[in-house]
Amino acid sequence: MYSQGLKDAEGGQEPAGLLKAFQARIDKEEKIEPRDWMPDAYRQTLIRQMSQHAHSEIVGQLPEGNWITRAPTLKRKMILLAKVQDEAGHGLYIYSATETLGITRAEMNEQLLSGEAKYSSIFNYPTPSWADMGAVGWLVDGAAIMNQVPLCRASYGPYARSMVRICKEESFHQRQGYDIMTSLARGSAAQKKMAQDSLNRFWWPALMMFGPSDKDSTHSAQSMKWKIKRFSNDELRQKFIDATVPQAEHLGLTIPDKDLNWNEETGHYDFGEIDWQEFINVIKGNGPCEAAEVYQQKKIQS
Ligand code: FAQ
Repeated sequence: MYSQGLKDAEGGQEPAGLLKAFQARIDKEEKIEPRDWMPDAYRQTLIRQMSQHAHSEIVGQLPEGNWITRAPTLKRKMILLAKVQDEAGHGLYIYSATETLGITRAEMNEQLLSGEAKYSSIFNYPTPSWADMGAVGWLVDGAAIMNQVPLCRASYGPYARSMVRICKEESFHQRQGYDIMTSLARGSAAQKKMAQDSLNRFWWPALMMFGPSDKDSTHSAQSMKWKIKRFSNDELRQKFIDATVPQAEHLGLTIPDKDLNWNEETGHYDFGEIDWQEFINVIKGNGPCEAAEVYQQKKIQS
C-alpha cells in the first residue's frame, strides 16, 4: 500500500503553497470536489477508505442474502430482501463516488478479489441462526451508523453526500434488526436463548468494526486533520457501547463482557479488553469464515 506522507503521485514533494491552500479550505469546512486540486495522499486515502467501504457493503450482502429463502415469515422475507437490495445500492453509490477520484470500478473489483483491498472484518463471522439476522441489523448496522453519521460531514463532497441517504437506510436496517431481537427475546425460552447466543457471538466483532485502538491506528491522525474522519476509532466505539448497552438491557439480554460497568465519573461504560490478535487474524484473511472467498467463487462461477 502507499504511505500516507505528503508526496505526489511520482514520489516528489507536493507544492507547499498548494498544500497550505488545500488545508485552509479544509479548515474552513469547504467541501473538496472531484476537479479540485488535492494532495495525492488525500486522494489515495479516500480511494482506500471509500473502496473498502463499498466492498464491505457488497460483501455484507452475502450472510443476509443466504437467509432470504429461510426467513421465518413472508413479512420478514420482504424486509430482508429490501435490506439486502439497499446494501447493493450503498455499494454502488460509494463505488460511483470513488470513481470520481480516478480509479475504475474494474480496478476496485480486482483489488477486492486479489485481497489487496480489505473489507470490514465483521463479514468474516458466520451467521448460522435466524437470530443472527437480528444481531447483524441491530449491532452491525448500529455500528455502521455510528461510524457513518460523522462521514456525512467528510471533507470530500461526493463521499459526504453519498452518506446522507445511506445513513437513513442504515437506520431502518438497525431498527429491523432490533425488531427481530425483540420478538426473539420476548418469545419462547429457546428463542431467547437463540438471541443471547447471537449477541454472544456478535458483540466483540461489532466492537472491532471501529478499527484498531487509537494508539495503533495508522491513518487516523492525518484523516482527522483532513476532516475525512471526525472522531477517532476509540471515540466512536465508546459512543456505540454507551448507546447499545441500555438497548440490550431493554431486551433482557446480557452483554458478554464481565468488565462492563457504568462509570459515574466518566459518564461512560468501562469495558473489557478487545482481543486484538483475533482482529489482526481476521483482517489478514484468517477469519472464521472468509466471506471474500465465497464472493470470489461466485464471481468465478457467474
Ligand atoms: N475491518 O488506521 P486505521 C456496513 C484496517 S459498512 C477491516 O484505523 P482507518 C454496512 C484499515 O483499513 C462497514 N479492516 O484505518 C452493512 C487499515 O488497513 P489498510 C464498513 C480494518 O481507515 C451492514 C488498518 O486496519 N464501514 O457494515 C478495520 O483510518 C450490514 C489500520 O486502521 C466502513 O468502511 C475493520 N473493521 O479507519 C452492510 C466505514 N478497521 O487500509 C451489510 C468507512 C480498520 O491501511 C450488512 N471506513 N481496518 O491496509 C472507516 O470509517 C475507516 O476506514 C475505519 C478504519 C474506521 C473502518
